[in-house]
Amino acid sequence: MDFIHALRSALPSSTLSVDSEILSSHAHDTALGQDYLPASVVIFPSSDAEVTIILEISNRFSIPIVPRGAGTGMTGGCNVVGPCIVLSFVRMNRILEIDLANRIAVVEPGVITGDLQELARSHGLYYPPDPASSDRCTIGGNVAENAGGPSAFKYGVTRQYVTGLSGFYVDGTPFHLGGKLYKNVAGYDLLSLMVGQEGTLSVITKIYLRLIPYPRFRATFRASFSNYDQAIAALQAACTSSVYPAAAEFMDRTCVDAVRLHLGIEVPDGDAFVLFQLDGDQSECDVLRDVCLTHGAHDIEIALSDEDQDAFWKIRRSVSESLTAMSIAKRSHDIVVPPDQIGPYLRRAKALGKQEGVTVLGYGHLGDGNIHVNILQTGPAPILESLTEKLLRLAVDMGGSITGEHGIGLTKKKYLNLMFSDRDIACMKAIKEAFDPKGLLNPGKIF
Ligand code: 2HG
Ligand code: ZN
Repeated sequence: MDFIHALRSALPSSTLSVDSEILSSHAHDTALGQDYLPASVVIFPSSDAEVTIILEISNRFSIPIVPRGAGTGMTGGCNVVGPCIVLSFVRMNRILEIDLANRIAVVEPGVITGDLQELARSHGLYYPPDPASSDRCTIGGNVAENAGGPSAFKYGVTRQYVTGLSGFYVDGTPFHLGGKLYKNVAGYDLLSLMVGQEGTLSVITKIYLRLIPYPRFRATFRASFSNYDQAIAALQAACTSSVYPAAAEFMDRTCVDAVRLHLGIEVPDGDAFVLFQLDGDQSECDVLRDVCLTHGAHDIEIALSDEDQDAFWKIRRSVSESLTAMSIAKRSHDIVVPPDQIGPYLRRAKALGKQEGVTVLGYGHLGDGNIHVNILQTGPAPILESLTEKLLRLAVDMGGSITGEHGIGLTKKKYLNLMFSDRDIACMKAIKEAFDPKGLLNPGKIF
């Protein structure tokens, strides 16, 4: 193919791969049941100069680009849908600066989120966004998807931490938006638009991130309740007693049993578990414990050391892979409802699953109403796409959203109209057209 020949002539050979295993392993993310084609070529640039060359060749041959990080996404956001150049940022993985005076990190897109968190912590600073895959996902991918995680409840999602971005428009023109800035309200907010764009508007090569002081005290509570309505009431009571947990995560018996079977580790007894992470002080711990007890919690365990807290979190962070391992087929959708609707949503969602002979369960982010509603096939009845539609529609009907942190990608694009009017979608398409008139950036995603 001519464009591969042009890439070979313009770039060092170590930058480019057409190995069939690489082409297929770099053609998708972790979305289940989503088709993809092998990439035509995968490029691993290590500098802006190489990215510029790739964009020039993409334009010259009208060949699309699919930018990607570690591929831990969950909606097919970096899946290949036709001939294209896959642009993997894993080699652009330098933490360029931790600016202590301004409390800003400047990083390349391929930096692993957990590595930045660790380095920030060694300086007494904290980068809060913490997707379950933080030990392997990249900051670039987090920016593309506007990733969240448990700490989003108190601290917000990736967008709240991005103070600046540099990179290139699709025709190779460089852009620089924001910087080491805590306040910036000039013009339309292009910087925010670039976060959560799913690789469809521009190519990002440098990211400025706000860091905050690392909490002086941290404790993780594991409380079991008889149902989530009790847990939600406890959380509400804590917040009105001036104790605002950093995270409030929920999972049920099926989730913890799946982790026990998958990882072979011990898990607690009980039916409805909540992990509260508290970034505060010892006195807040006492308030939270009392509030949980008043609202029906039994078996409250409190971990204070990093090691004990990590053991609690390990179970929660392993739920997704463990449910995949225990089922014949699985679909997971990260819907959002107002937090007080979690209990009612789950009851109605489970009833819908029962009608179709599959298991529906939910776990995830109690504090912000972001439920990972899972459909599991454990018997002969298959998972029908129509059930996905019913579960997403139910969330929207209850005042919610079809995604809280995983994005639209391929898996949700046919449901965009559950949330947006034709006019809304026309505005979004006009934005895409303004940034990428030839449709070269991550084709087939979002719309
Ligand atoms: C989590 O919170 C992740 O564990 C993954 O966002 C959830 O598999 C999923 O849908
Ligand atoms: Zn999640």
